[in-house]
Formats: sequence, structure tokens, C-alpha cells
Amino acid sequence: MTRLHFAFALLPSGWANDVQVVVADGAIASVTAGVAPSAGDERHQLAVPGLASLHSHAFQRGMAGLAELRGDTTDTFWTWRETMYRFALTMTPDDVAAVATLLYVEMLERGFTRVGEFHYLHHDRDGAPYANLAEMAVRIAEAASASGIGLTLLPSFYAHSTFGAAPHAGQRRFICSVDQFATLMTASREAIRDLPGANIGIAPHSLRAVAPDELAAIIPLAKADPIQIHAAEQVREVEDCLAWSGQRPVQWLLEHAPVDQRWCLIHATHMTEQEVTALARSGAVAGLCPVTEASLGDGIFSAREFLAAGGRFGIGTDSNVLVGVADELRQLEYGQRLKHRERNVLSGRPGASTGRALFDHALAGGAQALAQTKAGLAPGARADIVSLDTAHPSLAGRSGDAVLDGWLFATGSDAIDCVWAGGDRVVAGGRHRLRDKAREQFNASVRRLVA
Ligand code: NGQ
Ligand code: ZN
Repeated sequence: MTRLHFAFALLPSGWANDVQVVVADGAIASVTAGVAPSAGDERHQLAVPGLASLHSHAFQRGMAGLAELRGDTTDTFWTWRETMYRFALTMTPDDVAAVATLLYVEMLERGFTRVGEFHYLHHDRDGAPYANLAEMAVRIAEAASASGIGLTLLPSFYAHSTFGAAPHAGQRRFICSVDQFATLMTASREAIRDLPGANIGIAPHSLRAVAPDELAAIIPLAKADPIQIHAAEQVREVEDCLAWSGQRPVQWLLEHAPVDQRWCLIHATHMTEQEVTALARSGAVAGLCPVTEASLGDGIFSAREFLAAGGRFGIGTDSNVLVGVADELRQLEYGQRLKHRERNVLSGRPGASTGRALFDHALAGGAQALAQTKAGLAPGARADIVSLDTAHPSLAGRSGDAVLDGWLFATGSDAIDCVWAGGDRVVAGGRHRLRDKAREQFNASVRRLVA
């Protein structure tokens, strides 16, 4: 049992002073506000809950910054994807473990205490299955275990290059038959069985990569677990979907799949007004990945309209080109400012803090999408806690929501002091205890891969 004491903390009921948090078996046992620290309490200044990065492709951290060279043709998402495929083809299970470990260490240092790992790099470099179909998932689980991050493993089903077309050679490591995927799910459940705080869901990759009969066949494999799918990220994807079905991706999913609170649609960038309203009404989470969406030139999500319709969103680091809670939430709001030529677009109501609104949405949406029934600093939730450095110049003299505004809009990631994952203080003074070792192993892998 550990007893933590914070001078200030953001609780589900709002900001509170003098908060004691008792942690037992990785979870929050009790939260008491208005109590002086007692002997034996570990004392800190200011606590907020850790957030989920609800959508990550860990291996892509290995190529961060390596696709910023303009190609001969128009450089787009699709040419980036070719570069990404080439990189994916080079990686061994050891490389994936090294890259994922550093990524998860960085996520923790930057405010994420859970990751939804949308995992589709399944097979060996020649496309042959590993002896354990879930070999790569085992490596992801090892990385989560070493770093301490909470893992929601989302094994991805991938079968086509686009709307019914056969997969191409560059996609050979991703491809499963429905039967093989059922085996992969069983092996993936096994891979996370003993990992504290881990759970599983399924991830039909996209309507491009999964045919309707396949979608219907794999959904039952999720049992009651979360379902995540990429949708409507690129205009060309919407056009191809229209040519294939006469419907747009979000529209098609809402009409043909049982989209509800268990579902998370990743990106949902290109929607009509009707789709925005219908998606909001479905109760599904929109999984926004603002840094990646900017990096890949996807477009700008209809956040203002979606929130006005009561929609829920969470955030994901997706390609992991840059990792941080502040970076994602700031990019989300700034995209809206650039689009609408206004300020504080997503704060929700006059006088409300934008940082607080963004943070609350991302906390609730991330928890919903990754099936965490308890979220935030509350009894029963996993003890995922971030303490901020109140001596940071952008936090000085602030209290309450102004702290969140200072952190999210006016710091890099250096305002984070300590991070507890499942009650374990893995980050202190802004540094994860594995940082040096994880960097060394990551660097060794990446040097070999780019040579
Ligand atoms: C992915 N990433 O699965 O890694 C995708 C690219 C695709 C993003 N969509 C592949 N951001 O969508 O076909
Ligand atoms: Zn993705």
C-alpha cells in the first residue's frame, strides 16, 4: 500500500486541495480531499489523471522524422505509406520490442499511462506466420510490461489492399484469413493474460482492408471487448468507398455495422453534417490523432460540430512521429483555430478553460474506447497519475484549470514531474527509470534498420 498526498488534484468532481490517494494492488483504494499530509505520505504538488493514447502503431516510432523528404511525385499520405511499408518490412521481433519499449517510456514521460496498440505487424518478413502467430504481440506485451504502461492490445485484421482488391507484397506481414485471425486472437489473449492492467479488443483495419463478410465474421471474436477501425482519413478513401458502395465510410459503418459505445472510429476526418450528427448519436468515440493527421496531411476533423452534437472523442498518437498529451491536445485546438479563425474553439462555453475541456474529453473518451470502466482519480480506477511541476515557468502562479491551460498550451512536455502507472512510480523528475537503457536499445535497432 502506498499513500500519496497532493496539495492540489483534479478529481472527477473537480479541483480539490490537500488530497490523499491510497494505492493498493495497482489501483486507487481511496481518495480523500481536505486532509493534511500525515507521516508516511509521499508528498507532491499537483496531480491529474494519466490519459490514454487510444491509437498507436508502435513500430512507426522507429521511422519518426524519416519521411520528411519530398518524393518525385506529389507527396501524400499514400507515398508516406509506401515508406512506412518499406520500414515495416525490415523489422525483427527484437526491433519491435526495442522500438515499442522506448515509445511506451516516452508516452509515460509525456502523460500517457495507457496505450491502445492497434497492432497489425503480425508475420515474419517474408509473410510467413511465426511459430506463435502472436509472436509480435508477445513483444508488444513485453514492452508494456517493461515500461509499466497499461496496454489495450488491439490485434488488427487486414485482408485487402483496397475495397476487395488482393493485398500487395508490401502488406504481406499484415494479412490474415478469418480462421487465422481467430487463432491470432486466442494467442493474443494468452500474450497479455499475465500482464497487470492489460485488456484486449479487436481492430478491423479499415473498410479498405476488410470486406463486409469478413467484418461480420470477426466482430463476434471481440466478445464484449472494444472495436476500433480506421475510417475516412483521406479524401481518396472516401471517393473509393463511394465508388465501391455508394456510401461514405462513416455512413457505411453506421448503416452496416453495430456501431455503438464499444466502437471507436479512428480519424473520421471527412464527414458530412449528417455523418457528424449520426456518429455523435451512436455513442462511439472518435479517435482523433491530431499530430499524425497534420503530419500526413489528412485534413481537419469537424470537432466543433461533433461536440455540439454531443460527440465523444479521445486522442491517439498513431504514427508516433511526436509523442505527448500536450502536443496532441494543442494540435487539436490549433487546427480548429486555423480553420475557423477564432480562439478557444473547443472550450465549450463562455468562460470555460479550453485546456480543461480538451483534457476532460480525452480522459473520458480514452477510457470508453479502451474499456476502462473507471477513469480518473477515483476509487477502483487503475492508479495512473501524473504530477506536474508547479515550478515550471508556464505554471507559476496558476491554480485550477489555468494549470491545464499552462501545461497544454505553454510547455513542451517538460512540465511533467512524476508518473505512476498502476501505482508504480515509473517516472520521477520527468525521467522514466528505463529511459537510458531503452534509448540505447532503440538506437542500436534503428541504426541497423536505416543502415
Ligand atoms: C496504418 N496509418 O495502419 O498504420 C495507417 C496507414 C493505411 C494511418 N492511417 C495504413 N494513419 O491506412 O492503409
Ligand atoms: Zn492508425
